[in-house]
Amino acid sequence: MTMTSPVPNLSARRVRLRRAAPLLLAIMATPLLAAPADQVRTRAAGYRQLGASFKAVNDALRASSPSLPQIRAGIGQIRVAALKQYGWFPAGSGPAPGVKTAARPEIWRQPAQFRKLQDRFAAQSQELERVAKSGDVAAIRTAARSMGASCKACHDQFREEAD
Ligand code: ASC
Repeated sequence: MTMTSPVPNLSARRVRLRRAAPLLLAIMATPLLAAPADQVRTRAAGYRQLGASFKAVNDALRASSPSLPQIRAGIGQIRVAALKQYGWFPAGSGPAPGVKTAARPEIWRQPAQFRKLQDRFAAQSQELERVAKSGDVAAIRTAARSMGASCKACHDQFREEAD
């Protein structure tokens, strides 16, 4: 007669658990992986919209007789994006395996420097809105140019080069 273990199924259970471990880990990690992907999508969509709004403003400013309502509508959208962008870089939404993002890790390594550029953008969007109310197209052009320079300054430091 062979000796049976007092817990006969123990080793079989261990084997089953070991086999299931990768699946269990994958399931447990799903929120951790899915959440940043959503955050990256939100960020990318936000910047795409911002780029379109800024382009609309610049196109309108280049027209032979610039439409102030068009310019003001675009600037309003830029202003909204300038406030929303504070929420577009939550911790953990940076570059990671399987995540396609142009955001450089420096954003989270140098948060004070990044924040300074976010604040500059927000201040400029406010200035742009103020100047747009005045209706002085030349002044709006100047403010828009200065905003474009800030977009570029931040991209140079904190965004990956486009392919
Ligand atoms: C734009 C746009 C940007 C900035 C940047 C300014 O119109 O989409 O990202 O201006 O190119 O240099």
